[in-house]
Amino acid sequence: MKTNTLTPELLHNMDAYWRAANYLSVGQIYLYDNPLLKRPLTLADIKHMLLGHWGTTPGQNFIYVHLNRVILKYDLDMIYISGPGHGGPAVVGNTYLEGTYSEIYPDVSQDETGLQKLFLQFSFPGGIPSHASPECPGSIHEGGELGYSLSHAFGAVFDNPDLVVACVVGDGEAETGPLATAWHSNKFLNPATDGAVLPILHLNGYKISNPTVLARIEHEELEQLLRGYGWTPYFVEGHEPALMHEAMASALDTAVEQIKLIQHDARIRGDLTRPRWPMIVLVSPKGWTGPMVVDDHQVEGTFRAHQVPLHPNTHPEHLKLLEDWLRSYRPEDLFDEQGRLKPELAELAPKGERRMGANPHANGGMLLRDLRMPDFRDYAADVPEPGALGIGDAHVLGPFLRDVAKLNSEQRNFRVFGPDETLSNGLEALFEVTQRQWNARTVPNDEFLAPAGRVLDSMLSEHQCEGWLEGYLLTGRHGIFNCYEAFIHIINSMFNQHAKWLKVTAHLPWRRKIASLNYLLASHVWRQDHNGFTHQDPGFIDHVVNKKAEIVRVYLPPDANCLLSVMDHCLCSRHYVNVVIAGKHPAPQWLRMDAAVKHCAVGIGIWQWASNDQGVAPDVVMACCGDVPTLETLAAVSILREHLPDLKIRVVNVVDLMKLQPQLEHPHGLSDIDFDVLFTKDKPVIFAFHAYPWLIHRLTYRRTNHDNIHVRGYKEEGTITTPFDMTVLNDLDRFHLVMDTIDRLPQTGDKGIALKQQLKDKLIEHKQYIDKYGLDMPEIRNWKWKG
Ligand SMILES: Cc1ncc(C[n+]2csc(CCOP(=O)(O)OP(=O)(O)O)c2C)c(N)n1
Ligand SMILES: [Mg+2]
Repeated sequence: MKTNTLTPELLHNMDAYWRAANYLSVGQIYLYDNPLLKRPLTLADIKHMLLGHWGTTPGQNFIYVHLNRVILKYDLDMIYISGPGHGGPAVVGNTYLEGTYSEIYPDVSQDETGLQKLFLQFSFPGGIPSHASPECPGSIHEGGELGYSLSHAFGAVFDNPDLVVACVVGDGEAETGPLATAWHSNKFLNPATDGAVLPILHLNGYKISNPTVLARIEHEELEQLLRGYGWTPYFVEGHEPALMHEAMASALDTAVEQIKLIQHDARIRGDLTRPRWPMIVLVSPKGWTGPMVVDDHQVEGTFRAHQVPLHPNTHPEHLKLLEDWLRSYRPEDLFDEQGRLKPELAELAPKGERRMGANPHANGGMLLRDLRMPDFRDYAADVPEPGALGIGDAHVLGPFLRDVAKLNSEQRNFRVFGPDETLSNGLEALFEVTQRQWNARTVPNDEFLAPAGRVLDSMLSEHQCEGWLEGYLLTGRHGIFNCYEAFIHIINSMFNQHAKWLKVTAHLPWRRKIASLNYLLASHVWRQDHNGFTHQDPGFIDHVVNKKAEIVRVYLPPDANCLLSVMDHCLCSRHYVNVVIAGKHPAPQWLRMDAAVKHCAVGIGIWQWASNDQGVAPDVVMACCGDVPTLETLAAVSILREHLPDLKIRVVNVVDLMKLQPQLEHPHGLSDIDFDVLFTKDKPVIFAFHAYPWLIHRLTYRRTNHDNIHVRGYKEEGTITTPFDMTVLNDLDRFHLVMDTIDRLPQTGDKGIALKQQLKDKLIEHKQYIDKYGLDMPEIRNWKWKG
């Protein structure tokens, strides 16, 4: 390792800057008043509720001041991701020191009054959260739920060749599934066209009350592990500040120079061989520079430093320890009388947009450009008449997405993500114009792998796809995640966190809106013909609709033209999470493109061509939502119309699920009047639904006619069986739907009873047929809507 990277003066000033950041951190956790300690500390200066996390903070402050130095030295375009985002005081304090905080929040000024506000607002009612939350400039990652920092970092640098993301990974965080898998991201980075991620593993040895695994394996094992993941780790280890400053500065210079060399090799010499990117392992005490021993217990360098180490309100003797601790940073050397950071220290921060708190990449909406969109109508499925057989809705969408990728290949701001499923979800057309980005070895017979490509689907990790896509969106680009419906649950909590981020940022005027997070779930519950029960789970939308109505949208297009229209809308939308569920298997098509556009624009409507209640009140409303339920409903309607021609039947199709919620609860929700117009105030509604039936009840429980809504959907019955039998097992098939209708319409009388008996027999016939032949009866397979 080189020595003397830092001149004595620089070292001295950097140490002072670090002390200033540490002072601000402790001040944020504790101080109600007396921000510059101009008078002796009293209990009245201390907040009543002491909340926050000290342990990780001094290490992150140390990292931040060192990153500032390399940004200045190498003119880096760099942002900071705080994996252990509970170190909020570090990012808040540092963005305050560099000036960005006061530019965004002028009230928190760079003087004594501002300091007091900075301290007071932290973890205080009406103030700011204790994490690297959306309110904090420069943050794209709150780090509340641990695990996603490294995937976010990689998402941010794809197609951002000049960006370096410094990503602090907690050693506890490193034990999570998402983080453990994210080390492999380096096999997907193109050194010529993407930027670089500099992981800094913060090995402070502890989590909340336990040691970390990585801190308790042998040094050699850790080094081998990281090398095995393809990284070159540089260890910076110790606790003596002067030595640590020098070691960190030297390691960072080495890392940055290696990154530059790798990029030079790739960009100037055309060498795209997968590089071993550098990373740093910072081994430093948890709660570094904090109280050493409290109540006879060692604190610094142990798990006890994790949160708030001193409690003067309940332990008066801690007051003196707190004052000593704060004064140990020598605030009078750091801030002038007015509370301004001394100029020789302020100089250490980068200027303008080079400050990590002001970097536009961390406010991605500022960089967001609209996608160039092909006209989705040009990709329409041909629907000469309702019921014409289609090739599979996702297969129709493929060429549209292909051309979105093509049209935006120069802008380099659109990507498709998936866990090895782009082909199996029916989006093969993408590979006509682009490749799967992959920078590990290839062998003959691999397909579509290349160092650069718009598709990132070669890693079987839903966490990774979600994290990459989120990072990509948060830095101002666009994308879509295609996934099996059953396994999208793997990222439920990641979706939660992203939706929370969107909700909070939507109300921060300085944060610009970003592109929506789009899910395409094309391998859905009803068509898992060769996978069976494990692959049958439509519950993701139950989870999604818990989130703020202003953020979530759920679409179930009944056919390919509706899917095209919906996806066009989703790709142009901002700041939502859009969930789109549509199949990939050949299936009947219902609407010509012009009708599909109208239907999707409204989101719900009566299909007049399938109804016979024109001009009169219907006897029954047959509602459907989802491609398979739509098919079964129309088949049921045709049986009813043939056998009970006097019945007046209205068919309602739902594309936009949130139309069902009351207007007051979701911006898409129908007014009660409009809902009653469609679903009547008093007639039976037989509702065939794609997912678990109770979701429909949940959404409609306050509607006038709710008591008459009878929902069929997935009820956890499934196995490997025929497509139609899946619906039979869950009572969603046409025969059950007809029987349900007859049960609710006594006026069908003897004719109804006779039909019901006939259909019961049909169900037995069906079962015998599939057991014998292993496929659905010809009358099911060849059924066509006759109109
Ligand atoms: C997924 C997840 N599980 C559990 C927690 C609760 N938690 C908060 S901090 C923490 C320990 C973190 O340890 P580490 O990553 O080493 O951070 P540091 O030591 O820097 O504080 C835990 C378990 C969490 N925030 N996220
Ligand atoms: Mg730790």
